[in-house]
Parts: sequence; C-alpha cells; structure tokens
Amino acid sequence: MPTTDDLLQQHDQLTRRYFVGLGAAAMTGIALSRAAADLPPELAEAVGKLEYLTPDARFKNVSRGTPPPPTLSPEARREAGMHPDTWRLEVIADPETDAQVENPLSKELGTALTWTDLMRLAEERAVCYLHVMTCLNVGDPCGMGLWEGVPLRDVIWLAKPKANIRQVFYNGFHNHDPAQIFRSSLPFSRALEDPPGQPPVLLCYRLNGEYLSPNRGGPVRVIVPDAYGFKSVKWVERIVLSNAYQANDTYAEWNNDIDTPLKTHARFLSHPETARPGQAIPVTGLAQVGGAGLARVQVSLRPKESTTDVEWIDAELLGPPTRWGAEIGDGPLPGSPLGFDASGQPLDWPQPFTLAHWAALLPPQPPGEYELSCRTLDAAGHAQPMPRPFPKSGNNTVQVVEVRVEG
Ligand SMILES: Nc1nc2c(c(=O)[nH]1)N[C@H]1C(S)=C(S)[C@@H](COP(=O)(O)O)O[C@H]1N2
Ligand SMILES: [Mo]
Repeated sequence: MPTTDDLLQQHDQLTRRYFVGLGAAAMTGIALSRAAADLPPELAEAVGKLEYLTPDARFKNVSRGTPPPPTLSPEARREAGMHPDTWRLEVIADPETDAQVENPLSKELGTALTWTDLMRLAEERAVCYLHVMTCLNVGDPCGMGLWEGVPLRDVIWLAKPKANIRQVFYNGFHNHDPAQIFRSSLPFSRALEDPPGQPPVLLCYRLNGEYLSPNRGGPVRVIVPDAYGFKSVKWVERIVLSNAYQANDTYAEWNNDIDTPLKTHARFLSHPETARPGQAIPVTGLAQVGGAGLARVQVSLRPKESTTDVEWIDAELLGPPTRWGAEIGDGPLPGSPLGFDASGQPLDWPQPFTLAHWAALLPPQPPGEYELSCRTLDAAGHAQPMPRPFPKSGNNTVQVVEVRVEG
C-alpha cells in the first residue's frame, strides 16, 4: 500500500500544474497548496520525485498462504518454481470433465512451459498496457502499473485444445497445500477473444519495465485488464481447461461477485485537515476508471450534520503525467503500450481500467466542522455509487473526510 506521503509525492507535481493553471483568482489557494512554490523544504524535495506509476515495492501486497510464498527463502522459492530457472506452467485438461486437449503441457510428461519458452514467445507476442490493480474489497487501489506479458491464449493454443471446453481454471503456487490454493477462472471465450476495446489477458512477467518481484507474483502472474485483483493470480503454475460451466474462484466462496468489472470511483489523495476562514481549500485525488468510463469528478464541502442537500462542485480532471515515475522515471513508457501512439503519447485520456488524477479548490468557509466528499460520474452520467452500489461487487462507497475551519 503506498503511504499517504508516497501518494502526495506522486501527485504534487500534477496538482501544482493545476493550481498554477487556475491563475490569479486562485492565488490564495496557491499560497495554501502544499504543492505551491512556497512549499516547506521537505515537501519541495518530494516534488522532485513525483510518480504516476506505483513502484513494485510500494504496491499494497495481497498474498495469502501460510507462509505467504514471497516470504520463503530464495532456495525454497527456487524449489517452488518461483524462479525463472525452475518455473513451469502446466496447461492440461480437467480430468473431472470430458475436456479434450491434444498436446497437454504437463510436468509429468516433461512438456510444461518453461521461462525460456515464454521469453521466446515474448519476442514476437509481447503486449503491454496500463492497468490499475485494485482489491474488490478495498477502496484504495493497490497500485498503478504498466504490465507486460504474453497473451494467455497464445500459451493455451500451444496445448492444442480440441473440444468440450468452457472454463479456464488457474491457480498459483501455495505451499503444495490444496487448502491454501488461491484459484480463479475465466470463460474460455474471454481467454480466446477480447471484448471490443479491451486488451488481452496476460501471462505477465514485467511491471513498469522490470521483472516482477516475488510479492507482485514473479516470475509470472495473470493480469486480467478489466477485473479486480483476485482474477490476476500470482505465481501462476497451472491452467486447467475444463468443460465445467461454472467458475471455481476462491473469491466466489467468500461471497464476492466474481463477474464484476472494475467500477468507476474517486478517492482523496490530499486535503487539509484544518483551514482558516478566508483560505481556499485545495484538494486532490484519484479516480479509478472502470468499465463504465469516467465523465467527471465532483467534490462537496458541507457543515457537519447539515440537513440541506449536498451541493456538488466539478473538480478538474488532470491530463496524462509528463513523468511516469516508478522504475521508468523520466523516460517514455517502454514496450509500445496499447493505447499510445508511436511517439509515446496516449491516444486518449483517461484510459480505461487505469487511474486519472483530479484537483479542486474549494471556496473559503466560516469556522466550523465540515464534511468533504468526492464522487465520480461515469460516462453514462451515473453518480457514484450508482449504478452498482453493492460492495461485494467492488468497494465504491463515496469517501467522506473531515475538515475543521478554525476561528
Ligand atoms: N496466488 C495468489 N494470487 C493472488 C492473491 C493471492 O493471495 N494468491 N491475491 C489476489 C488478490 S485478492 C489481489 S487484490 C491481488 C493483489 O495484487 P498485488 O499483491 O500485486 O497488489 O492479487 C491477487 N492474486
Ligand atoms: Mo483482493
């Protein structure tokens, strides 16, 4: 999980550009903004390190298992196949159904896919794109990444699937203990073909230009671009092609809606906890862009326990960052990502299944206790948390924080 400081660092630069853009009328706000030119020195220093992408080590880490596989010693991880030299991926028919696979990639037969095989495929077939990793049950994203891999279907086709297949089941390494296995699944059709405008499901080996760390699922994890994190299984070691017609996700057993695409929703990144009368109130945040798209972000500031209707004010949606950050730093995104032109410019912004940043300057308030909220409006005009307000299909409750104006 990025700390608040990390997120502030990541967003100060964007914010500063916005507040400077607001011009003279907003000068009070600029003087107040933590991103303004008169920053305290420690913050000014942080402004030099701003990042849009989240470094691998600063992702919120969701790794189950006793012990969690990334905490194993390097030798134990090597033995477990969590190393390029020892990683093997099986693609086999589900023995419990009549699924037919002509060329199973199996450890038993010595035909499992190796890292070398995957890298050879990658020379021709590598794909990368931006994607936000978010846990279905958590409001704040785990992190924002540029993920590179080989389309899952390219490896499935190597196994020569023949007939009677409706589901793709897959799981990661979990201490050879069936009770610990974290499983997910996809309809076979989704693995073979991408819905309009969506990139392929990946067998992913790079994040932000670097090989995946053990915590991020290295050497190889699945990335499902439109889904919450539970579909993106780490340390993937087995793919089972099944004629079952139902999913078998571990997350389904925990009362989650496993068919839900990422929702559109907003979160605060920075806001003052206290302000003075006469001072404008600068706030910044992120918006997760789900399948429903993003039209607007709005904020509201109202006295606590107020009974009047909430008044929403449009925030400013910020454009693409000039510096991507994380392991990429100042350069253009590597690997010719989908959604970018040959010169490295995004074809549109914000991009689906990523983050956008926003900022707003709220007018000065008289002394008192206030509630500050933010929300998104999706491309169809639905205000968060509609049209899907139920948390077990993704946490998108409207975030409310407190601000005190001191007399
Ligand atoms: N093998 C395995 N893969 C896993 C998990 C896990 O516990 N084991 N957690 C999943 C869940 S619920 C989430 S939200 C994401 C988080 O990815 P991250 O740790 O890279 O942030 O990983 C997913 N992949
Ligand atoms: Mo999750």
